Amino acid sequence: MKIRFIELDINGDERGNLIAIEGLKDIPFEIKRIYYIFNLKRNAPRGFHVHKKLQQVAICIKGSCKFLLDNGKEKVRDIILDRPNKGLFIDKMIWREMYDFSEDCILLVLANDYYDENDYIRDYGEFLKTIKV
Ligand code: T46
Repeated sequence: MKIRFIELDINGDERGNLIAIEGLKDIPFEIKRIYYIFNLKRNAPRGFHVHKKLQQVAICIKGSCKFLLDNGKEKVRDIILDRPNKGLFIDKMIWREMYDFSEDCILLVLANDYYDENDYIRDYGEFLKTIKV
């Protein structure tokens, strides 16, 4: 399974750094929602679902964490996000797990649609059944 990283440009000068993210330019969709996950525990993994339609880009803007991505046929473990200019594209129908959060981790996620609990499949067996249909 191909893992798609998105390298973001850093605008840096003697004052510090700035990263801008523009929908359909820096990432492959229009951004409809942004959320961030923080105050995390290393031993409290998250995710464990797929989205039927939603596409997202995850960026660890502070600290680090790891992702597992799984298309139902192949799993890629220990994908490290550890810098604010490295995005991970997560397509629809990809099972994701996040773990090994550093204490200072802030995970920013850009999404191409609004929050909709009906878009989630949170059961791994149901995910496998869905992709086999
Ligand atoms: C994903 C991974 C990377 C909302 O009310 N609005 C929102 O936009 C989101 C994302 C969540 N919520 C509520 C739903 C739950 O009651 O926040 C609570 C925690 O959500 P969840 O358990 O789904 O969080 P994670 O970290 O397991 O998953 C999240 C996203 O939900 C998911 O889309 O791909 O981050």
